[in-house]
Amino acid sequence: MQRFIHTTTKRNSPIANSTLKDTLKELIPKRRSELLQLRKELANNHLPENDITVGSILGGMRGLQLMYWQSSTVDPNLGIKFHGYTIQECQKLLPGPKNPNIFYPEAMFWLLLTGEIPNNKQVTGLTKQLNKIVTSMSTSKTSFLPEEVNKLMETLPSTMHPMTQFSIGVGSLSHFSKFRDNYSRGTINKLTMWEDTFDDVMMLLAFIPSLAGKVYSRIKGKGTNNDMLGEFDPKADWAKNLTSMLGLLNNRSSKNDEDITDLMRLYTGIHADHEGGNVSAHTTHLVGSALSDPMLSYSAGLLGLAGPLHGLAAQDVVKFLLETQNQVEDSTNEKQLEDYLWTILNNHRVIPGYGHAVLRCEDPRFTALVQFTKERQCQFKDDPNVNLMLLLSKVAHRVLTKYGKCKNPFPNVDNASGILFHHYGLTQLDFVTVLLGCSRAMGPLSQLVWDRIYGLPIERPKSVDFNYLKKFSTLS
Ligand code: CMX
Repeated sequence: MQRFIHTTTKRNSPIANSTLKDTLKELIPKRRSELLQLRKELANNHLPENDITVGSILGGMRGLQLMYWQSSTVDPNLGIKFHGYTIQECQKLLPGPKNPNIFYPEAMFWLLLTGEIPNNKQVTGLTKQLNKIVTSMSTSKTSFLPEEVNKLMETLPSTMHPMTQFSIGVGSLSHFSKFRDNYSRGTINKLTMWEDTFDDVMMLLAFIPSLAGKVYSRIKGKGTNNDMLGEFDPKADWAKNLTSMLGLLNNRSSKNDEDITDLMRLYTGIHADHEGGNVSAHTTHLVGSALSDPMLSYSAGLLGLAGPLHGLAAQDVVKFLLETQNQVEDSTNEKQLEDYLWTILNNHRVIPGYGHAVLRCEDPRFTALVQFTKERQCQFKDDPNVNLMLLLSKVAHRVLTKYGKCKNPFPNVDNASGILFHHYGLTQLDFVTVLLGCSRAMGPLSQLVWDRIYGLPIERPKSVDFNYLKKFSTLS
């Protein structure tokens, strides 16, 4: 068999004492252009061993049906379905408070895990179970967390990005993992390991509101070992406790408090899952496939969610909207907005909150949040930032369509959420992605339980190198 050697590996560096970075810099132009050439030449060529195209391998594995995920599917033109139910169907069918179109995220978790629509009693029972975990395990009197986790969180710099803090907090709950403990003792087997996984997942979900509250109080307090900004109520539902522990409730009976709690319920309910291939879900599944416990697996998933092309876009959108208010003289003037967007694109920056790797339509999660604002128009009509978000969703769509590069010039999931929470008093904008992390726990962790039920194997795809691909090209 002919052996192909990467051409540049044979040469000696002309600079005898060059540093590692300098050597790399020297190699880059040639390697980049070679890979680009391979990509152009072979994009549609199928590899003989597996029928996969070189375009897929070098293009982020787009569209390859390579993993099993049962709780949700994403149709490019319709968006997310949870076990076959659209967002609107979930809004009609899942139990919630009496307010229209709002359901409890606990109900979504039940649906994701079982494929069945739970009744009211089942959801109330689940909430009680989660709250009982918090009251029985939280040894810190102020934070409603285990003392070890509370102490660890207080050692982190309060200026550390909230997603890093949140991921560390989630990972640290591994200290209490039943799965990890029983696995190391050898007291679980392949048939029963799903149960300890399930118990760990429940524990993690239960502590998410307190952990998010802890991170928020730390970044708001800027370094002091301050107490939580709000309280945990053992009788309240999960999203209400999350809202409360962020200190966003002013007076528990007010209409404003009811609305922000409903936003939290809706937001965390509809962002809970987005099939398996997205970075955070896939990472959780991949790490879990090594039988890492659910806290370690989801902590890794959160680190993927923290990337600007994925969940961090939620924070970038709010910052972008506020920046636009500053940069544009009249943010209700479509022409001025268009000109501003072209400046961004001409500077090779992306417009955050638009585009998607799979979707080819307006994201129905964005649509549901816009619907939420329409149902409460009297509250939002005087908020210039919410109005800008709504106007931009039309103007940016037009501009990106004309730009022609972006395959999905529609608003995506991250477009509306941050600015709505900002409206209700969430002042620390770097925190917005943590809310997505609170919600997204439900889908990937449901899948992890089923991965263990089915005994799915460790993931181990095969990679190919440059010399292998070169065999099929005209490069010599
Ligand atoms: N603004 C400007 N350019 C954009 C764009 C946007 N919002 N979306 C895509 N493009 C560009 C891409 O950068 C790419 O340009 P190059 O060919 O120069 O590299 C081109 O259009 C084609 O990209 P694509 O195939 O349409 O999109 P991808 O599947 O590669 O990427 C995504 C998808 C989301 C990363 C991209 O649309 C993007 O960067 N959007 C802005 C960030 C964002 O909102 N991310 C949140 C996504 C939701 C999530 O998954 O969490």
